[in-house]
Amino acid sequence: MHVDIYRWGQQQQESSQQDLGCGVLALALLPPCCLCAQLLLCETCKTKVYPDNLPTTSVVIVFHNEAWSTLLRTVHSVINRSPRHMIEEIVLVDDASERDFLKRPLESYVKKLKVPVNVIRMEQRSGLIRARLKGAAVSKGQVITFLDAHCECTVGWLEPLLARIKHDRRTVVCPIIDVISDDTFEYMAGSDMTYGGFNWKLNFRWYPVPQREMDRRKGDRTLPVRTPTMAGGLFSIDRDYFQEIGTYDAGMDIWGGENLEISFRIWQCGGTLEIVTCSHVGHVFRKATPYTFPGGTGQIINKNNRRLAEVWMDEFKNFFYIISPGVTKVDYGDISSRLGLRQKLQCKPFSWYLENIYPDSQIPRHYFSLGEIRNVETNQCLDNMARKENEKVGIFNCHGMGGNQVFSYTANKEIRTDDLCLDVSKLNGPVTMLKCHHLKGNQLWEYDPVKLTLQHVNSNQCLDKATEEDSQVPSIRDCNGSRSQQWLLRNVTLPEIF
Ligand SMILES: *[C@@H]1O[C@H](CO)[C@@H](O)[C@H](O)[C@H]1NC(C)=O
Ligand SMILES: *[C@@H]1O[C@H](CO)[C@@H](O)[C@H](O)[C@H]1NC(C)=O
Ligand SMILES: [Mn+2]
Repeated sequence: MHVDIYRWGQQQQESSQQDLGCGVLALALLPPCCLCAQLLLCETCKTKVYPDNLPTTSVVIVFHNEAWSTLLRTVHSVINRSPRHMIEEIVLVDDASERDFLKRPLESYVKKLKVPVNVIRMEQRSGLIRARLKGAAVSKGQVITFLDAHCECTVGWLEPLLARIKHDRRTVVCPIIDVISDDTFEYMAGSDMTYGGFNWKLNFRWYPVPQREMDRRKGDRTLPVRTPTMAGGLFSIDRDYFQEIGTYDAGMDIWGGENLEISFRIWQCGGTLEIVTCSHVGHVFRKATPYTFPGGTGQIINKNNRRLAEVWMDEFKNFFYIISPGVTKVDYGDISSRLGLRQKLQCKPFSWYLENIYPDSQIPRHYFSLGEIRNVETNQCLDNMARKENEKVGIFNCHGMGGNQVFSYTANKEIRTDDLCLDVSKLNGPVTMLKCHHLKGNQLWEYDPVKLTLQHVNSNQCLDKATEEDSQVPSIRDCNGSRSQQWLLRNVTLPEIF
């Protein structure tokens, strides 16, 4: 599970296998050529030639109470595994650490290194966003490369990143994030077959790279993957372009949501976001954060996500609001300067992003309904019961509060709740919730707005009320026109937003 000091709350909410960041899913799909070498460069990447006159980069690393070994592993790997002339400097931004060895001892240690290392200190705990802004402000390279403080760069990590920026300065690039075990510090390759997305709760998630992106690259996996979002910890960006597109939203606190914010902004405002598959950087994925946070994580993330939704997502923000009841009560401060930025840069609407950049998004571009699905006979509603992937969908008394009773019947005829879709794989059920695969198949449902039936196409059966054996799950049976097979699909409206 990818949990680190800046991403704890988001990841804590759900913990399916997918939560491993580039872990489990990644390892399952690992391309054979990446298994061979310790340094994890695919053989084909090794044959690539990059221009000599690549831009220089400053490497900005924010840390807070980081362990000496992981911090220095990051710094040394940058120095040892990058061509010297491409590294302008390393900027270490201390976000108010308390550990003594991160003070004078760190400064004297880095003075001896053969690359200039600039240690700067935040006066008080400021969080990732403001600490990175400070690091960026003092940096001098043509490119800024942000890294987490517990990484290991591999041989050849930098050239492919800088080459993309040289090719087009509005391209923002991420390496493949390899997994460093937090138990053994063992190094495992990440996959080039996953890319960044997000769910209705605005949690960053890895999803399989869709066929359309494989086709665009004509099957050449050494070419960069266009990714809808970035994980946020590790990326390179042209220094001036970072300014031009508005750095980070300085109205966001501490951490959380900033990675989606910069991702949406890059795409909507004319840039490109890529995962450069020939660049690998390892990252320690921690199971738990050893640190405490001022103010509580939940409220901070909700505030940041509201800023994200209000500035960039247009009407699609409703998916976030409807599935997260209570979030609309969180004050998100003044967003006028960010709206001004969006205007000034003439950024495209979120619908454009969904249509062109992320057509396989968890948020459907077109949908028939977003809200409860109510049984006509029993007056109960479908309810995901906060159950996980692979479990049965539930049915419960309607509460009209959104959350677990929010489903969308999409234009693709899926019934989805967040990134899970109702799926039936055998006659008479059960009806389970699986990751949406966008391939119709067992996830295809036909709603008849006259008969009010939800017919599962593959089985030719109808969604029905709960059975006597299990009163908390709907059933699926031969369609026979009974009232228990009639469903009302509604758009929920939340008065405090609309
Ligand atoms: C629900 O809202 C969507 C998007 O605004 C709209 O296209 C759809 O017709 C509405 N459906 C119902 C059942 O009101
Ligand atoms: C439809 O089938 C269910 C269960 O098989 C049964 O209880 C119900 O009475 C049937 N309804 C009609 C209208 O035949
Ligand atoms: Mn991290």
